[in-house]
This record gives sequence, C-alpha cells and structure tokens, in this order.
Amino acid sequence: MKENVFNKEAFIEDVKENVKNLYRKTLDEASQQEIFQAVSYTVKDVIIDDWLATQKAFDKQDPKMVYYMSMEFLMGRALGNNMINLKMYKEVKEALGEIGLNLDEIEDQEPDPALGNGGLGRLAACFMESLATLGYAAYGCGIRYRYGMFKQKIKDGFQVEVPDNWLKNGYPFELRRPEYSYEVKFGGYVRAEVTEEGKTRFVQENYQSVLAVPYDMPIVGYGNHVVDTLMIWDAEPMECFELDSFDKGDYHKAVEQENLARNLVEVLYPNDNHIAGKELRLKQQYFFVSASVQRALARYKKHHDDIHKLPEKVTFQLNDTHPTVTVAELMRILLDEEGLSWDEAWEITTKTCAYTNHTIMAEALEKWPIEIFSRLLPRIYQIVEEINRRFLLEIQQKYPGNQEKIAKMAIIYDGQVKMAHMAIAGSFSVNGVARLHTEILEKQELKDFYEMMPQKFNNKTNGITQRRFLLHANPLLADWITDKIGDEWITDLSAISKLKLYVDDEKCQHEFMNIKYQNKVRLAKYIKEHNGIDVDPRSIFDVQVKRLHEYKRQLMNILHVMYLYNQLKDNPNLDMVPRTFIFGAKAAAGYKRAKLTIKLINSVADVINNDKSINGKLKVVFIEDYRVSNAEIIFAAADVSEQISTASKEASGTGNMKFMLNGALTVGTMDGANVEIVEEVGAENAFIFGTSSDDIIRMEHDHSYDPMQIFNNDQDIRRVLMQLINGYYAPYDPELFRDIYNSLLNTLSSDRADTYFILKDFRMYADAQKRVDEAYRDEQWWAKAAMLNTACSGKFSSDRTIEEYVKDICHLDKVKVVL
Ligand code: NBG
Repeated sequence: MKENVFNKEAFIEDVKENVKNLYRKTLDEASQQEIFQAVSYTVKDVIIDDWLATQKAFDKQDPKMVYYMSMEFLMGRALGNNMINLKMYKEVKEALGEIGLNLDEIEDQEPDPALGNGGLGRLAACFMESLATLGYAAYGCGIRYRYGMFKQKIKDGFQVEVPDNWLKNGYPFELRRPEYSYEVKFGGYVRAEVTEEGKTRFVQENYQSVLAVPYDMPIVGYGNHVVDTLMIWDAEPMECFELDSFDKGDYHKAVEQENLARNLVEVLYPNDNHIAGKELRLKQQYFFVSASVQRALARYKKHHDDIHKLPEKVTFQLNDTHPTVTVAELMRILLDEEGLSWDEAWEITTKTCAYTNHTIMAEALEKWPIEIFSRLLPRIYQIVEEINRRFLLEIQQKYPGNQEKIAKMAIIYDGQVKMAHMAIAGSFSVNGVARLHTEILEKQELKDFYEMMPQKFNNKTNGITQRRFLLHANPLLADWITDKIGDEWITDLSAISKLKLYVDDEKCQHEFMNIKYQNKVRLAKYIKEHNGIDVDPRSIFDVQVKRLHEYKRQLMNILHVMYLYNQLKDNPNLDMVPRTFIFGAKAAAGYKRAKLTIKLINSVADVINNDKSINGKLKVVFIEDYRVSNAEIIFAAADVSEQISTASKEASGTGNMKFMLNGALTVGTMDGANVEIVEEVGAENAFIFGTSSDDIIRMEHDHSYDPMQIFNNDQDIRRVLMQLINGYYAPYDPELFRDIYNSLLNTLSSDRADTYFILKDFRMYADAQKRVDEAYRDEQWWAKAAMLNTACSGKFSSDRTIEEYVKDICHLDKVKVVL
C-alpha cells in the first residue's frame, strides 16, 4: 500500500498556490481565514485521492453499507481531525511553523459546523469517524442547515441567541453533487389508477416539490485510506420547466416552491430532548429521508438487480425517531415504484431498518397530529395507516380482546401518529444506548413492545472517538501515553489499560498531574480571554458542560455553590480546597426555565467572583458558546466531571466518557453510562451519590415525594432557596428567580414540585462534594485515581460501539482500500 509520504516543500507550495488561485494574493498578504481556506484545500487534495480510491473499493468489493439516518451531525471542526487521521498533523504543524504560521490559530479560523444540538448529534459524528477508521462502508445522511446551532452570547448574564452563518466564507471540505439530486414531493392528493396489467397504482398529484441536492463531506478514517461520506442535503427550487405540464407557467406555484426550498433547510431546531412539533420540522424529516432513501436505492440498483436482496446490502440505522418516515418512504418506493406486493415490501423494509432510542423523556417522544401528517405527506400517510392496520391485527392475534394493548401500542391513536411505535414496528432491531437505559426501555417505557417482540431489543452502550477527544484535544497527554505504552490505543482503546502498570509510580503520577496542570493553564487562558475572569489553575476544576436541561440538574450544581458560599461567609477560614466551578451550556431558545438557570449561574458568579472576603476559594465561570471546539480544551483540563442527572433520565451521556478519558473523576448519579463507567473504574475512584433510578421511577408513580418536607427540615437548603427570592443574587429584581423557586416547591403549578428530585438528592450531593474536597488533598491518591480513570476508559470508544452494531445489527463487511 502506498503511504501518504509527507513532503514539506510540496505542501507549502500547494498552500501558496491555493492562496494565489483563491484570492490572487501572496501568502504574506493573506488573512488568517484565507490561509485556513488554502491549507484546507491542500489537505482536501490529499483526501480526494483516498476518497476516490474508497469509492472504487466499494464498487469492486460490494460491501454491505449502513446509511446512518440522522437529523443531526455535530461534526466539530474538520481541518485538525482530518490531518490527524491522515497522520500528517505534526508534520504540517512543523512545516507551517517554519514559515511563521501557527496551526492552532489557523484551526481557530474554521467555523464549527454545528449541525446538531448535543449528545445525539455528536454521537453521530463519532460513529461516522469510527466507521471509517474501522473500514466499514457508511454514509451519514442528514441536512445541510444554512444556520446550525445558534451562537450563544451572554449579555447581562442572560443568554442571547445569534445566528450561526457557518457557510459565509465557504466551507472547504464540502463537495456539491448536483448529479445526485432528487425530487421530494409534499402535499397534493393521491389518485389511484389501474395499470395496463390491471394493478392499482397510486400517484401523488398537485403537489409541491423541491430538489434535494447533496453536499458530500469526507469522513477520513485513521491511517487506513478509507474515506466515508457524510451526505447532507440542500433544498433548491425545482426548475419551472420541471413542473407537470398541467402546471407549466403557474407563477404562483413556482414562487411557492421557491419559498418551500428556501425555508426547508434554513435552520436546525435548537431543541435537545424536546420536540418542536412544528410542521416545518416534519417537512425537514421527510425531505432528507426521501432524498437519502432514493440515493441509497439508486446506488443499490446500479450494482444489483434483485430488489428483494436489499437487506443483504443495506441497513438504514434510524438515529432516534426523527428519521422514522424512512420506514414508510421505503415502503412507498417498493410498492409504487418497484411494483412489489405489500408483503414483499414489508419483508424487505423490516429487514433493512433498525432503530436506536435515545431518550425516555416524555417531551421528546415524537407524535404528529394526523391532520398535519396526512396533509403534508398524503401517500406516506396512507401507507402508515396500512402499517398500523396490520400491526393492530398482529396485536389482536397475540392478545385477543385486549383493548388496552391497542391503546398503548397503536401507531395511529388519539388523532396522532406515534413515531416511536412506527419505528419499532418497522425495524428488525431496537436498541438503547446504555445498559441501564435499555433495561428501562424493556421494563418500563417500551414494556409492551418488548413483551411482544423481545428478539428485536438489544443494548449498544455509546462511545466516543479517542482520535478527536484525546489525540487531537489533549496532545500532551496523548504523547505521554504513547511514550509509555505505544500508540495501539489510537485504534484500539482497550490497550489504554496498560497504563494501569504506572498508576502507583510516583514519577508517572507527577508527570500525569503536570500535564493536567498545563491543560488547566490553557483553559485558564481561554477563560481569561473570553470571560475576563482570572481562575487559579491550582484550584480544583469542577466542570459541568452539556445542554441545559432540568433533568441534567445544572440547578442542583449552582444551588450547591450557593450553599458553599454561605458556609464560607459564615466562616471565612473554612478549610476547603479552592474550587473553580465551570459551566457551559446552551438552552433551547424557547426554554424559559433553562435560560433563567443560566442567568442564575451568572448572577451567582458575579457575586462570588467579586467577593474578596472569601480569598479566592470559590470561583464560578460560565463559558459562553459551549461547542465542540472549546469542549476539546475543557475536557482536557477537568479534574471533576459533573454527571448529576436525575437517575433514569440521562439515556447514556457521552461527555462523561470524554472526561474520564482525559483523567477527570466523576461526581455522578447511577444514571446512563455512569453505571458502566463506575463498573470499569471502580466506585472507589468516583464520587457516586443519589436516589436510584428504581426509587425515582417508583416515586414518580406513587407520588410519594414531597420536597416541602425537606425544605422545612433542612435549614441550609431552606436558606439557599430563600436566597432565590430575597434579592440576594438579584438586588434590582428580587422576583427574578421566583420561577425557579416555585419549580422546586410550589404545588400550585401544573407540574409537580421538584420534578427532578433536586432537594431529594441535595444532601447526598453535598456529601459527595465534601468527599471530593477531602480526596483532592491527598495528591497521590488523586493522581492514581485520575490515571485509573484514563486507564479504564477502554470500553468507551465508539470503535467498540460500532463493532457491536456491526456484529449484532447491520453485519457490515470491512473494506480494504489500495491506492
Ligand atoms: C441523547 C441523550 C444522551 C445520549 C445521547 C446519545 C437525545 C434525544 N438523547 O444521554 O439524552 O448520550 O442522546 O445517545 O438527544
């Protein structure tokens, strides 16, 4: 195999050439952004050869392919990672350095393609990278939103959302592929016609349509020349002449279609674990699903002539319920375009689709009113009705006369189309994303489905890619690890367990903690630059970064900070290790209480950071615009990882894994993948607390939890809560945080008080935090525990997760790329 031998001079020449061709400038005239573009094009040149070779290998080896269907891909910046995976990062850094260019600064010019919200979108990105690195044929299918996740600004402590125009300078790593465009139809009505062979055919008429145009982005495998593809769809208006002859010259329709195309991919809905329920969202879903399924089938048919064998070559993996219309769209094509019978089509569909569930949060369960669904997707709706009718028959056969089962399991019920039910009925596999989550699905949320078809259910505990979250994010630690145990961990994270040999070695402990310290200095510098706050890298960096959601309980964290501050005010000599509490979180634009929590964090930060009397023992920092690029700096610098969700609510979490990999100790509940993290590293090397998921679920059912009792009996908690409404942190508007206070105590509101059991867990949380304080004083103990966290993180590579998906669900073949 030909290696990409790096030629420094040629590389620099190419960069210069690109600057000249793109901007008619010489290198010294070019801006940093222009240099970023030029370097990216140079790197893309290298990728293109591998990409082409990969496509050739696919054609020749005809591997089975997975189409990862996802509304979200939170890719993060590409330049650095592409160079890492091409194994040319250090060489490029050096070469650029020699001509006075700083690679870090150049990387900083790249916008974060933020085509996702949080964990679900980032998981999709990690999976794509692992698929390529493991040599599997994979397409990511999604939407090329004109505006990704908003940029967050903090003004007066409040979140302000600013549009993220990530394409404004042009994105060097995408490739427009108009030759693979497809029409996607909305609305109109369905007409049945009888064909010459006497069959009934259904034709959609008087519809509006858009042209789906794919942009391909390369997904570079690590050091193996495999380049998979992320295809994200843009919407363009159909040319007028492509209208039905009947409609030709219909000016109104032409304008409508133009508008439809413009609006369709305009913006990503900024909700995490919550549905928007907007008509446009359903349009987005069908748009990218229809285009992707059409492209997948076209590719299949180019190489095969028996459509019945589709499941042998294709799996559609549904990333949550968002792409569930895949089931119906595939049925439509097989029935209406391929002319198959219902039974044949259903057989193929249910062997091709597989569904991953990512949450049990009720407000995230997708349901569409029949009115909207049938109006937007008339033919698809007919098919869903028939899927539902047959599914109900099956249920009746299995549970004769059991009306309750029908009510609970129907796909169409109560005027709504239930996407999760359709996903389960239409898939051969249903998986949860951590062991506990899958158990809760089987025993609670999806119990009826599990009882009826247990063979479909399986668990795939999430993972993360160590190439981005260690090799790129934490070069100091990555080099140190490689120095100690070799570089096998880069492609086989289980090898990182070899570090266990060194955890008792004092010199190694020192080196490890020194690297942590340097990473803390790097983060402190970032915080100073972006927040203007001085933080002491010798303090404990205690970090909670993730989407803001009540179930994740950032509120409990900040209430605890308020409690610590009260203690310090009572006793300025309190013996505590200085601690810096670091937050980073975006709240959905319409999620009031989440936004108010951000304001609370910033208000508390204001008071505490400006109080000289506490001698800098406490600092609070809210990092603006938390996103993949600054996440990489943050994980590397954390001592403590806050994973404090209400047990049962966090399906898995993946931030928890990124912290662990970088040697942070978890303060956490027994929720999501925390359970498995603790199993790997040992409970003694984490700080576990809180009510168990069984108890939470029980109290949710029997309504036995009463936060008021705790408020009445615990003076410290009472004091903290009163500070929410007595102007302590909002002297100019004492009522500002009333809603938060009410959410914890007020039983008048329609929600039950303290839905997320914050007061219930508060004392146990404070105790766990006390243990952190004590443990940190023992430097040796801490260093060993931190190293053990890194050494025991092997299970949490997305490479492991993908291998499990391949083995149990989609059975892909490995591809070998020869140049
Ligand atoms: C999220 C869960 C996380 C999980 C990611 C990836 C949704 C709907 N779910 O716990 O909240 O880690 O999915 O599986 O965003």
